Amino acid sequence: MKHDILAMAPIPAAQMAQLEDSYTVHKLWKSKDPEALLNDVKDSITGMVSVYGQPVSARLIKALPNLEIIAHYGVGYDNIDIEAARAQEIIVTNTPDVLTDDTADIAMGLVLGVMRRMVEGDIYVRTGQWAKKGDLPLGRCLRGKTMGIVGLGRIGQAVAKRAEAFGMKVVWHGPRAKKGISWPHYNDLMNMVEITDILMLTCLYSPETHHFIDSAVLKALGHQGVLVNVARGKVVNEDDLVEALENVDIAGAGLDVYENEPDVPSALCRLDNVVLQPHQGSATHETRGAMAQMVVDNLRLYFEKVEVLTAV
Ligand code: 8YV
Repeated sequence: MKHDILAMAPIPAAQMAQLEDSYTVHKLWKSKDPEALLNDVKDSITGMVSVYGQPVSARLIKALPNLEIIAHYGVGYDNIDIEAARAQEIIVTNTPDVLTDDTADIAMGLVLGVMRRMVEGDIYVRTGQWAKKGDLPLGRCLRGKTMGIVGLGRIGQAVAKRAEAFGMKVVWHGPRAKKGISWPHYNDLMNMVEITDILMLTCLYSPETHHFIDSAVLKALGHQGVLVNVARGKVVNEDDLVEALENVDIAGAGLDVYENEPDVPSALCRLDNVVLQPHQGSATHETRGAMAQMVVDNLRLYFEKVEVLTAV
C-alpha cells in the first residue's frame, strides 16, 4: 500500500523523486485551492513533510485524523504545534547536525559583513563611489572582541569555534550551564551583554525567547555593539531593533531571520549599518540535499516500523 504524504512546500528534486517513488505525494503549495485539496485527502494522509514558514497548526493537525508522522525539513520546528501533535500521538522528526556548519558560516559571514563593511564596500565599488569619493570609511577588527552567544547548542558551539579562530573571546548565555563547555557561562543575559561586542543569537524560539532581545538589551549592548541573528526573527523585538539602529544605540546588525518572513521592514532596508540575508543559513545544495535525505529516511524508517533517526 502506498502511503499518502502531504508536502507543505518543495524539497530538492532528487529527494522529492524518492518520495514520489514510494508514496502518493500531495503538494499543497501547488494547489490553487489548498483548502479543497486538504478536504479531499484529509482522511488518507498518514505522513507530512513540513517546512519552516508553513504553520502546522492545531487546526491542521486535527483536520488530519490519520496523520502519524510529521517529517520536518529543518532543525527548528517552532512552526509546528507540538502539543497538538503529541495529543494525537504523531511522531515529529527534524534535521539536526547536517546544517550546523553552513549556519555557523553564515553567522560569521554576517559578523564580517557588518564589522568589515563588506556589503557597503561592494556597493561602493559597483556604484563608482570609490573613484569619486576615495576610500570607504574604516571598519572594525574582529580580533580581541568578545562574542556573547545566546543559546549554545550545536550551531552556537560551531559559531564559537569559528569566532575563536578569528581571535575573538567567547562567552555565552543559556538557561543552564553545560558540562564539558569551557566558554564562560552567564546565567544573566544582561550581565553578559554588558561585556559583549557582538551579540550572536543561535537559540531556539519558544515562548521564553519571544522578544528576548528588546530595547533594554540593545541599549546594554551599546554604541559599539553589533547584533547578529541566525536563530528566529521573533527572538528579537524588530521595532526595538529598528529604533536602536536608527538612533545608533548599537553600531550595526547582521540578520538572516525576521519576524514576518519574507517581509522585512523597509526601515531595515534603508539602513547602512545592517547586512541582510534572506534566511539562508542552511541554503547550500549540499546541506539542503542532506536535510531532505533525512526527511525521506525518517519517513521510510517510520513506515518500515523501524526507529526514526531524529525524533524530537
Ligand atoms: C529552514 C531553518 O528550515 O533548519 C531551520 O530551522 O531555519 C532553515 O534551515 C530552511 O530554510 C528550510 O525551509
